[in-house]
Amino acid sequence: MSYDFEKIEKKWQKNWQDSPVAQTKNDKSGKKFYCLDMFPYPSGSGLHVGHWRGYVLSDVYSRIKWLEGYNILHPMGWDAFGLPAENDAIKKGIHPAINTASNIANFKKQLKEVAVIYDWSKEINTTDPNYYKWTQWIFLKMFDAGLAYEQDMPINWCPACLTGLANEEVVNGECDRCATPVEQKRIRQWVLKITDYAEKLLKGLDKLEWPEKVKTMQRNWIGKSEGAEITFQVIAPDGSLIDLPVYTTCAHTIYGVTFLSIASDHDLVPLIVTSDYKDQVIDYQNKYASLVGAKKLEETGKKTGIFTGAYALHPITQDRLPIYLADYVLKGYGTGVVMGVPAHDERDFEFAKKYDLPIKQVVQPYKGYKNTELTQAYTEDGILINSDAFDGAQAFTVGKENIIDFLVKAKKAERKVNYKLRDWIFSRQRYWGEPIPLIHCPKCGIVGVPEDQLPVTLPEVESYQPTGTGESPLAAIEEWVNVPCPKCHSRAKRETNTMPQWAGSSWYFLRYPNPDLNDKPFDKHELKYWLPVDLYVGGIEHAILHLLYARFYTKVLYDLGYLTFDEPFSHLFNQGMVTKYSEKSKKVEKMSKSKGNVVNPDEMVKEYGSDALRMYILFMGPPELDSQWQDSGLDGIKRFLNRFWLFMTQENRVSKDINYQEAIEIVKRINSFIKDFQERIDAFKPNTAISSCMELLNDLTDQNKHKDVVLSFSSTEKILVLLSTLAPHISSELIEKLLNKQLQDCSWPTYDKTLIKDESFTIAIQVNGKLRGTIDVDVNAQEDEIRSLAYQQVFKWLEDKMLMKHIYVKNKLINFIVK
Ligand code: ANZ
Ligand code: ZN
Repeated sequence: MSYDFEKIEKKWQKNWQDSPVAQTKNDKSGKKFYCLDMFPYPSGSGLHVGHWRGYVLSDVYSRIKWLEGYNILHPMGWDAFGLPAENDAIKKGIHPAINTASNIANFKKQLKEVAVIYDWSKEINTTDPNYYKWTQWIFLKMFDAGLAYEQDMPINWCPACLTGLANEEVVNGECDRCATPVEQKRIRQWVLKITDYAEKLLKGLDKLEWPEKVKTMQRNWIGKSEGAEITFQVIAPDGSLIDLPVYTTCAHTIYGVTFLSIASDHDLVPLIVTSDYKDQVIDYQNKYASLVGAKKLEETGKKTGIFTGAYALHPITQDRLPIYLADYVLKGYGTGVVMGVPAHDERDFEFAKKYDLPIKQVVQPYKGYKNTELTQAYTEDGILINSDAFDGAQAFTVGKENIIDFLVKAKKAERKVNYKLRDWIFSRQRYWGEPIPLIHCPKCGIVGVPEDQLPVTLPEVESYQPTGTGESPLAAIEEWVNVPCPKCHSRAKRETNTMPQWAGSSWYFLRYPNPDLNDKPFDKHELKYWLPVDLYVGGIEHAILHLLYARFYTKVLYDLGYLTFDEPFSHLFNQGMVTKYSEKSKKVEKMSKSKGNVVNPDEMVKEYGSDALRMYILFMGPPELDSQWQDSGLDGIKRFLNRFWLFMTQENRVSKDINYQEAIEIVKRINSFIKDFQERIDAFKPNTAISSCMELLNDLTDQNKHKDVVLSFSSTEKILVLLSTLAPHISSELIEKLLNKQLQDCSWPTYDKTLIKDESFTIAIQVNGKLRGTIDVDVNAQEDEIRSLAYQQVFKWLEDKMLMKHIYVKNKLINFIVK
């Protein structure tokens, strides 16, 4: 009788809904495991199989820990503020809250089918006033600590959406949502001083068990740079001397400076420009300032500039150096002035060629030319030349140090550390977000809303439309805006900006242990038990901002004494994307609605079952890599589950005799299965753990190897418990049917080391015929599995290449052919 997945999966989903398993226990004496999924934005289009990939993966690990006896916190919630709901409201006239609620209901229904052991009593929703009350509370703590300030800032402004955009919402100079070129607009903003935490955010990375790639992305984003600020003097038009500090990481090139370049909007420009050049400089500034979006980027790429008529004096040689306005110099970084060293900096080289400025070589390559004409900038290390007393020193080390020391002693320089990280613009001129809980009083200035008056709830509005003046739609609701000052009771006004969507997700992991607390955001003692999160699973798209913001919040709350830990996520795992061939573009692409290649999990569950989809998603490939969806793969898994069912339910497959013991070969085979399965899961390779299940079934059904296998109770339980982490429905059914037990009454199997004999061999891994590594595999290992293990081992040689094919010589080698 074939496996009726539809009936059986329905039965178990109902069971689990009526009496959930793996709920979080209040007793905090035992070991804990906090497993967190990056909570979704409940979009109107529902879940797609890409969501499944992360959720199934984290569920496998939660289930294992649960079966091992850990107290599990595996919650789910909704990151539900944000633009799409608001845009829908504008389009359809539906209140965003209504829209959001129906999307959440749909997501929840879909999630039931994934059969994840979520504890729904822990559910949170960032748009719930009982939640955002505390999002506002945290903001006030930051405000009180001096970490939030107000500033007129030029922001990215979309003239079509009539709103400010975060940097990440600007793609190639265009609005991410409507592709209109983005403009700069000066607007009053709330800004968080995340730069105060640059060093802590950098240092903290060292102790985290995160993918190296993500740590590198965070480090680059923070962008620590150690150098020197060197002061040049400018002869002003009136003959006086003005200090012009430059920031450089390459002080060793000081003798190679042939010009200075300054940001066109730098405050010192009007003071140094000479009268002869004033008009053309102003023209240039205007032209450059009026360029927006993509056009500006295009122009910046061209390295344009203009002479100011002014000269600076070289701090050592006293040479006269022309000063140029240059568009590749950014006002907001370093001092906004760069010392131009065309011989050793690519941008300066291009600029010097264009404006016919001298090129003076001061670093000589270890092997090679001296004083020959450079055809491009030489940016590597070497020996200093043309540098007076410093000649002969190694440029990047001794040369640099000695030159900085010399300049510091002469009071012409200071050592300086710079960060690329900017303060975080924290306000949005939008409706569907947390109101910033501040009040502007004409007498007292800016006053925080007192804690007992939180939350500042979002009022109903008639028009969600942004005003286009740079103010949020909330500004138009007089009865909401006008309030007495909490301090002096005079007539005051509420702040009308709202928080960015990141706000709610920057601390949600602190709320899950006690989502219903009324008198505080979280309980310090509860958090001491539950945090940090033991496993955080989510997409690489959050590698920078979300993780940085969450770490920032945690560090601030730690410094303010509210937390006992300063890093929220000890172990992070980024699942790869699900890709699929797109008929539209004729390419394999990331699944997305716009590409028309989305696979709807509901349909797959109908056709193949939830267990099959769960297993296929895991089987697609190593979980950290992008993997291509193929319907045929799902067929294969469905056939496996069917065969497994038929095998297990065969008459007399499981002995009725509780004292029954299988033949030693069978005992050994099952023992080695447990070992393989667990080792592969521990190594985060569930795809290969599935292979071990398939190998086991092949062996047990192979009449040449084992005649009509009869399994003991205990072996049956071991096999089914392992499989339950991948395919919980079929396993639960078989446990009940064959063993008359429930999954939650089973325990996690262990294997007997004495029964394992080493039956592995080593195979060579080649890339285009070159030996790149070796790998030890089990004698039973299948080609598929060897390929995927080997692939990971030599990933760095394959990463940017196109894999053409692979050649496998059994027991010997695997060779990846790439282009
Ligand atoms: C002289 C020099 C010589 C430089 C050389 C580089 C190579 P990071 O590592 O990113 O901090 N720079 C400084 N301020 C800048 C600004 N506001 N806009 C654009 N570029 C700026 O880079 C520091 C280097 O970037 C500095 O070192 C400076 O150029 C440039 F062979 O100074 B350098
Ligand atoms: Zn007041």
